[in-house]
Amino acid sequence: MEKSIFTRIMEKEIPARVEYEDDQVIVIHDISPKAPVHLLIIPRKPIPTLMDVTDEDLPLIGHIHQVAQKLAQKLELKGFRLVNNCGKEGGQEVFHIHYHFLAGFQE
Ligand code: DGP
Repeated sequence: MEKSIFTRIMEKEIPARVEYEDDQVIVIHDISPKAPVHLLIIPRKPIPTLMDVTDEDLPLIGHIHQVAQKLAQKLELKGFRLVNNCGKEGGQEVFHIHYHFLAGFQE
């Protein structure tokens, strides 16, 4: 399978502004932000879509939610949206699972 753009970012082939990383995920700033804060939480494991998540991936999905909490604390946010676009018909463009972390819509 061809490497996704996000794998290429993780392997430092393509530059990105990294907000956070650990052994399971990387968090980067979206190249085309749709909100004052628009981050992408991306697992290192290249699962194509939410529909491909298996039981063994469930701890990873939980970890993504913990990372969202950490980001909110770090950035001192009172609220945020966590969005997954699943499949072409769900608006997904990059087929390497990721969650949009959006915030800063209002004070
Ligand atoms: P989605 O439609 O859910 O697959 O969202 C893909 C997002 O990825 C979209 O908001 C733009 C972002 N994106 C695509 N290519 C790059 C890139 O090379 N760098 C960064 N930082 N973001 C990218």
